[in-house]
Amino acid sequence: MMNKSFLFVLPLVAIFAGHTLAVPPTQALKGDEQFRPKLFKQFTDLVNVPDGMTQDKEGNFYVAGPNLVDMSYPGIIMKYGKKSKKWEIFVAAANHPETKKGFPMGLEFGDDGNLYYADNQYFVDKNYKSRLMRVVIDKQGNPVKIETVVEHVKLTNAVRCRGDAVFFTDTFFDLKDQNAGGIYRVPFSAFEKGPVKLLNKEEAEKDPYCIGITHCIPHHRKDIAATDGMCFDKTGNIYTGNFGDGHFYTLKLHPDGSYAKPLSLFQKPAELPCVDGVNYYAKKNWVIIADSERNAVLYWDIDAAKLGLLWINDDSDGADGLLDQPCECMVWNDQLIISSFDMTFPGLKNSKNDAFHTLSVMKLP
Ligand SMILES: [Ca+2]
Ligand SMILES: [Ca+2]
Ligand SMILES: [Ca+2]
Repeated sequence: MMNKSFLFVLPLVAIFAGHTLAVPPTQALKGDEQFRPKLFKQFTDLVNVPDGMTQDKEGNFYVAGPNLVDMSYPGIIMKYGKKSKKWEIFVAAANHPETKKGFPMGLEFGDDGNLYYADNQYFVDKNYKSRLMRVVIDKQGNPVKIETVVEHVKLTNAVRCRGDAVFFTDTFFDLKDQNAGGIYRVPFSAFEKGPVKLLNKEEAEKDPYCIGITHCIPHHRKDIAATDGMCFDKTGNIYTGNFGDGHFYTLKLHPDGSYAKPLSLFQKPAELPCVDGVNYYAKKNWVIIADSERNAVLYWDIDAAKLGLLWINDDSDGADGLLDQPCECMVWNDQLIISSFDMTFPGLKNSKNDAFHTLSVMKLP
């Protein structure tokens, strides 16, 4: 009897020991209570998947709703007035002529005054249907029309603007055994003759608009998604990371305006298993990182070259403001706004798509 139970216990211990090596020791991690996120906004099904966020010069902020869970709702961009404190529909996303749907994700205003956003068609069609779109904005700040500016993308994800160019990530190249994704930079001037068409991914290294390629090494989640969030620091260096393995990179800006290839900053899946949206916090010179897998918000301290944790919570529906697959974060009004994607993928803490579609707000140090 003793022998039998010993034999029974031993494999469990062995499995557990192996398990703790591969899986982040989240039980040991605790967020600082002063950063406990609170509910900022709960949407109706009109925004059933909130994702990318940005702000205009007046400090009004915008949230993209790709609405991938309940596609009977169109893709939408919502606006929140900094002074009015009121929500309104800013614009409905343009539908793709073939899929008849629009899925806005990352978005940002350019110095040209227009709003650029990712149209992620990958979840309905993996064959280069995704695009980068531009909402032309009038002098009063209202949307006039939506144009396609870049086509032939796989999964347009993060969008950032700097100077005379728009930057975006493409999360899947779908090349055999590579698990690659990339960062693209397209100057506004390239759109004068109509939309820019990217090269096929087999030729991405020759694509004049592709400035960097990253590769995902799948871990316990077996997720092969590569380049996801991206942001700039105050000097123009780019920070990005892979969704599938949490590998975090920088692309250094050269004096001539070009970028060095991605340089690895942090690659320890046990401490950072997933990089979704990232946002720059100028006050501390940090890059704040949304970790979709663990319902966590971390930061990369650029000066100290160190990773830190602000908050982490267990599976939650988000109704009380706790994180429910945090996908994007944005410093706004000296606080952090976090959107929760809440669309289950294998291996994430988030166990179900629930009825609470939420933004959270967190204090910042
Ligand atoms: Ca993302
Ligand atoms: Ca939820
Ligand atoms: Ca959920």
